[in-house]
Amino acid sequence: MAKYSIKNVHARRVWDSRGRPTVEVEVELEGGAKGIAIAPAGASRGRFEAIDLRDGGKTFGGWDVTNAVKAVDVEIAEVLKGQDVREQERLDKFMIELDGTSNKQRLGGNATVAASMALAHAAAAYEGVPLWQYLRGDGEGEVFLPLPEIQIFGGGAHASRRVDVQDFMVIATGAKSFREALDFTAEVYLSAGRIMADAGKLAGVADEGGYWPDFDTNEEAMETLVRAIEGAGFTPGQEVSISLDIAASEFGENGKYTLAKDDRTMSSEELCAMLVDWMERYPVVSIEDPLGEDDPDGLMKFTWAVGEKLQVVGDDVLVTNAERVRAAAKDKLCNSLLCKPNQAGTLTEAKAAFDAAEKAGMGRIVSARSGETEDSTIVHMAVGWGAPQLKVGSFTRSERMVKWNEGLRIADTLPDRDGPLMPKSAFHWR
Ligand code: 2PG
Ligand code: MG
Repeated sequence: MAKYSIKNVHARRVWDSRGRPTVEVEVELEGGAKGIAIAPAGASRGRFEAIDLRDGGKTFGGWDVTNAVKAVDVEIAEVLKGQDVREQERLDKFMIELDGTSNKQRLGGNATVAASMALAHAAAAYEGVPLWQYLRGDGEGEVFLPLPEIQIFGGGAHASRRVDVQDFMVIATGAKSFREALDFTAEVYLSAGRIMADAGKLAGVADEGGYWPDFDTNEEAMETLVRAIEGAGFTPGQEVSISLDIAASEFGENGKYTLAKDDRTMSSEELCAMLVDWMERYPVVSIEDPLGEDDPDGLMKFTWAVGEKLQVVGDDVLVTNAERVRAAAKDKLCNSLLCKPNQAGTLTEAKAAFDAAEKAGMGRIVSARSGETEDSTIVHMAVGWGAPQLKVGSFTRSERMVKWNEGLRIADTLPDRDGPLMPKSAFHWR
């Protein structure tokens, strides 16, 4: 047996950052190399993303994954054993065909994505190179680190809807390197904490490590974010700008949006108008899922209106699906892709969506989920694939910091050890 042949594929149940079960897969090769990866889990999920297979019933609130673990140990292991681990696309295709559904509901996207990422780790270990380098292949030119997009306040489905908007984030638009972007963000995070504590607005920590705010309105979060940036000694819109994930599917249906915090129900047009107003009054450079996934007309109108100067990111609406990305590019539905491997269910499918976005001239943000672990595969994907940006939640808690710190480690191996960022032209804001 060749050293790169897959000897064993084994899954086990481990736990994520919400204390819920998830799937870890270990791939072992004949030559002894190993790869391990863990499936993340979303809370605000797109309707068309790959399904996490959960057991249901009473145990652990129905979140248990014994069937997904079994799917890896029995069915997936059987098709992968004896294969050449370097043939990622072929092996992912085996799993896609074995599942046989359009959304991985039989084997579970949690089973397939963990297996798919573990295969890549094992192949990189066999080649004796870091995963990012293996994923990059023979890519020429400079290696870039992704510009971080980091949550300061968490809301929506990640904070019992303390505020309706899900992610109030910052992007260090004036940073010259990955290291500097993290430095800027650390100062803003600290500054926000001081302001929140002084005002008695601190109510805990949201799912992705951001402050769980006790604000009276959504706009109070915007005001506080600006003050936090200023309090850290930066000029809002220069060194540090604001980015939002509205996650509008969570509070909207059929073009009607209910902002509980503001005690207001709005039409698609009114929500757009509110966001445009925020853009005019605050230094917002990026808005994700501004309208619901069932409101493509609203989204299209929004992007037509502001897409030349704003990064409009499709998450729920694109679900890391190449076909949907191509259709969105054609209709100018949004101008950037949020790329989450577990929405697709395999690395190959996630890469296809990423490539489709790149080909269409769209922005690309590789993203973690709200339920995370110590797995830092996505950082290697972002560097290896050449993603301009990375989103992994806030700047606290180890399931988040493991990713930022992994970026610093990768940067430290490059000629420019601060981690060079892509040129400004790679970003879809003006
Ligand atoms: C999102 C993600 C991360 P979730 O909506 O972009 O913030 O959340 O993993 O819950 O879908
Ligand atoms: Mg989102």
